[in-house]
Amino acid sequence: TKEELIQELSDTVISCKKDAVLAAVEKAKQVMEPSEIIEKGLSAGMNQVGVLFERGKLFLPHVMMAADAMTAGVKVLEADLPAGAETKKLGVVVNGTVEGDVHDIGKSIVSTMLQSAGFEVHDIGRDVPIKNFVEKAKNVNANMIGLSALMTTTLPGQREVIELLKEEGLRDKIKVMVGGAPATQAWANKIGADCYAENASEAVAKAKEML
Ligand code: HCB
Repeated sequence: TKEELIQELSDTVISCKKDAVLAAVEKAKQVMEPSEIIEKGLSAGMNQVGVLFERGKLFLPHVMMAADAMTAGVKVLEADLPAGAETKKLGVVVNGTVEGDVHDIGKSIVSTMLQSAGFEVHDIGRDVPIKNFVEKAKNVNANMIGLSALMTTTLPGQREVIELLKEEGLRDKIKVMVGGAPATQAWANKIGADCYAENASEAVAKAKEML
């Protein structure tokens, strides 16, 4: 059943066996959409890895292997997502993970999903200096900047990008979306972001609403 497939996707990420993840993805592809496989299956497994890591039940090498396995699964699915270039451009987005933060799995999924939904996406990577977000947005004439932060210590970087946009007189022209585990709607309100997205589907829906 679909529930069993979702469970299998999640379990194989937790056990960090890349081959098993790929096999589970192949099976799931027959009955599920790529976005559903990523969000309900693979991401759920990765979140569970996070919980086990927090409780001291798993160690960092395991987390790294699980992340590798998950990334391999997402790569396979990317090929199946509709090519964004064929659709009408909905807007131009600069997306990246803020300075000091190397977590990029979720950010990359958001980039892929936005692209396949019809946005022109400039993914500028991880551990990105604050000023680079604003510079890139100027260069490509972006309508939106997406900011990922996975740690409480790097979360303030999202506010810094917004402050820099204000300083440069660009805040009215460029929307800002924030996301990542420690980000919340309350945080988005506090720093004056235009929106908070809990996952990649929500990121697509909210970007469509805003742009
Ligand atoms: Co990492 N790590 N980690 N880690 N890591 C976290 C984030 C902790 C919460 C785990 C913990 O201790 N509880 C923690 C941060 C604690 C804090 O807040 N202070 C932590 C730590 C401490 C660290 C290191 C410092 C560990 C160390 O070295 N001692 C180190 C960081 C180094 C650095 O950045 N300077 C580190 C390293 C790693 C890796 C390399 C092993 C690996 C990352 C691999 C990679 O990204 N290439 C890793 C991982 C995998 C995690 C956890 C387990 C999972 C993150 C993940 O990929 N989730 C994470 C635990 C957790 O998040 N609770 C843990 C799956 C994705 C799909 O979800 O939330 O990233 P997501 O993205 C979603 C969603 O948030 C939203 O959509 C995405 C798709 O649905 N979204 C956006 C995300 N960005 C968006 C942007 C938008 O505009 C819109 C929506």
